[in-house]
Amino acid sequence: MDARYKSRDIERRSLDVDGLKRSFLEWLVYSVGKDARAATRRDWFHTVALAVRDRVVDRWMDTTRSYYHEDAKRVYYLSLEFLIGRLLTNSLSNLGIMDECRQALDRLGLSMEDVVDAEPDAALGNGGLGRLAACFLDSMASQGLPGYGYGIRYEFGLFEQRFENGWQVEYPEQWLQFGNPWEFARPEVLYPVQFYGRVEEFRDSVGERAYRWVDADRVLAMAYDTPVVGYGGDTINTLRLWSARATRDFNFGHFNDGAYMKAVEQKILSENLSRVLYPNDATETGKELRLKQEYFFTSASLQDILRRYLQHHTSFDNLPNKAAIQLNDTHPAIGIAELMRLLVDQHALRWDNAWEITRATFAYTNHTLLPEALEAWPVRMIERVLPRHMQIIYEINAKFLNRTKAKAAGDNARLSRLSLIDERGERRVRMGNLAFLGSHKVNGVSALHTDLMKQTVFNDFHEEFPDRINNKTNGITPRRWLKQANPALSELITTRIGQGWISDLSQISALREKADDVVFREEFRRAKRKNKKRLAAYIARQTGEEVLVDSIFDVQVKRMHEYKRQLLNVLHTIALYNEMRDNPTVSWVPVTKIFAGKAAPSYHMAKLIIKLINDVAKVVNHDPSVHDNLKVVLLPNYNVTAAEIIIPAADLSEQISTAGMEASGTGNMKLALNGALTIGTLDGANVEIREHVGPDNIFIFGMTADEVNDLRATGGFNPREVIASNPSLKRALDMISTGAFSPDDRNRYHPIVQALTDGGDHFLVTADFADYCQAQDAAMQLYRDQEEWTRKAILNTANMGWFSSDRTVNEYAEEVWDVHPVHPNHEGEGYR
Ligand code: GL4
Repeated sequence: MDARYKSRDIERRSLDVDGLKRSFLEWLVYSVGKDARAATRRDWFHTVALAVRDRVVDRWMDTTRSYYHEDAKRVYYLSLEFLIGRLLTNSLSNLGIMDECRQALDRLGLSMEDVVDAEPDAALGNGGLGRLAACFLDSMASQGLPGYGYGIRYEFGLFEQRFENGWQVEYPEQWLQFGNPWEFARPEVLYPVQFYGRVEEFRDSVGERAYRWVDADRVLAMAYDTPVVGYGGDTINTLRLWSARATRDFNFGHFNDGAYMKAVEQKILSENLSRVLYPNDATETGKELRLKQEYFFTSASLQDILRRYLQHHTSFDNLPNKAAIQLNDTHPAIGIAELMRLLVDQHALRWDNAWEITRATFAYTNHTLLPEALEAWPVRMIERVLPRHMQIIYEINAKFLNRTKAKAAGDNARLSRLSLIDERGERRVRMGNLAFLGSHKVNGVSALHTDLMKQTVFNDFHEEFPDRINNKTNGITPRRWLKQANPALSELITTRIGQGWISDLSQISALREKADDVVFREEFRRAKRKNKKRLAAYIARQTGEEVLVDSIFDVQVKRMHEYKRQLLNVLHTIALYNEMRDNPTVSWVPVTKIFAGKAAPSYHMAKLIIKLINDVAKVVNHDPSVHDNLKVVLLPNYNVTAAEIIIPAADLSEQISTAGMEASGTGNMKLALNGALTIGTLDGANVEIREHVGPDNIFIFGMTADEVNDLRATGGFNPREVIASNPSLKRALDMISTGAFSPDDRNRYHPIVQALTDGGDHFLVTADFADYCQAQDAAMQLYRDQEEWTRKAILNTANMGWFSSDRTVNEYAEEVWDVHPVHPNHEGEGYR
């Protein structure tokens, strides 16, 4: 039989239970090399993943081939982070063979959960920014959009967090240790990436001044491809991650002068480029290795994009019609200078032509306004590491400032703000300005954030280019964050409104009317309770703490950061603890405070807050006088997998950042979609969540972004006065500062108390405290009325349809990328 049809038949046959089972046994024996008796859970995971991968490959090639034949415009999502998490459940669910797989495993005497749990969590990202990229991959594939992810195949993902004596300790996350069954190594897809060296000027064939980058060090970028399975399995896109390889010289050179060991050392050093993810979220470290990582993956990706484009084209004029490149924050912004270099130096385009093409191809998403996150590389570093790029950046800047000067008539302050070079102190390249200037569209990630971009960081640029900034409010994929993470609720929803919501989340609005249906409310509660039991068991396993399933699960899960104000939540916890102790006869609504999140390893304040939460937990959880009415848990090693267990079980969602500081948030969306009520400030996407779920179904408190801005502009406030006027706040702070939670080291929390008092309380924790406590009280009172609470919870789920990342990605596709769905041809015209 013709091999190409054979492969297709195997695919068809084995989507059923028998076929899956047969193919599991075959993979186990012939590829994993074990027999069923000796196989470990990990062996079974690899077996199942490889068998599932088989069911993806034909369709993957169909998809890629269709894009090629149609010469479709592709979108390239360049991101230093892809926080994809586990892929087994995701693939099975999107392929629609979850039940078949479960049954096949059942027949082999295996539990699906055990197999699923053996998969490491791919943590190639820090938090929201990286998870957004992963949600976008799922949405692009599920919408049939020709989208590619490009990033780095870090050998070590985000560190594993453990608590030792209550302190965060970081361990390496070795997700690749036992191999990765999802990826395909592409040793033939290899691009050179250069560093250091110098620039030589010469005359080109027509006598024009030209430049070449010489004497540089070389590293190779090798591709690893992971299929991205769209919902329904029709479209399978590609996530291409680059790994650093030393050039052949290191492998085969002769080292007669005894430099052998040195050469091997060099090889190891150059391969360090893709070794580890920088563990900072929303802070920039300014390390040379980080700059090199950014350039490494950007350069390889651009070379790959141009190679693909040149398969069909001979001139570059059509590049913007065939490729949209989205910069996920400024991390790949050096790509603007790199594309200019490739077009001008390597393909001999005229500068102005190249610039027009570059700008029409790139678009940039800003993800934070925090000053400490705005990348600004020292000019001296770029000059050394990427000498040709520094020249190109100067040239872009000179041309731009010259044009602007004519209009700006002597407004030097404005010109220096618009400049790509920050001249204050050590000269630095402002990557945000470069990204803005080199893109045809620039967007923020929530309505408020986009407004603030226009008013603050990009104010001058916005005046200069008023049509460039646009908003694209973030979203989340309903496949992972409702269908897979919350089977109990998903099944309930599907029985009532069908399964259309999975690929069109706006349909979930059909649940609105069910909020008044007492039977549905009962079932909704039952689903939540099931998830809470699952989480309670997880908490017990992870922390040893027993929590009440009937208590309010009050959840704050996200990176540890002062602006996210875990401290505000801790202060409320302590105040509540005191109230409960003072009034033991009152019938309290039991509360379980659930925290999880990692701190950047060098962020001392965030790590101290972790220790404080653990210290408070120790005191509260062992105080019999609160009768189990209050428990505090801080779950270790928050990651995508943990989120999938925690989020469906939440009653209350803490989104309490200082207004104006959280660009969007996406955990807020996941929690509300899963029927948690939000307690939050009018920050980021909370503003839009309130509009969608309705102001009666959310607990909003605290200062607005405008109020925060005014307060800071007028010289701040005196936290001491606020504290003095609020006895419960004062008492909570006094306990912290006198060592009630740290009897072994009474001064331990001095830096925290200091920051909240004489330090001026930059994040306005004390300023928002009273209002926050009121909102908490309102939530607790509401929880007593389970019918009313459930009604609001249902309305949250029902009204979150707009926050699907399908909607977000479609907006990008229409308004920024101009890309359109392609329907892959699966009829098969052959594989050779
Ligand atoms: C972030 C924002 O902090 C977060 O609000 C937003 O939801 C996310 C995705 O747009 O991007 N920016 C950085 S930096 N890290 C984030 O998580």
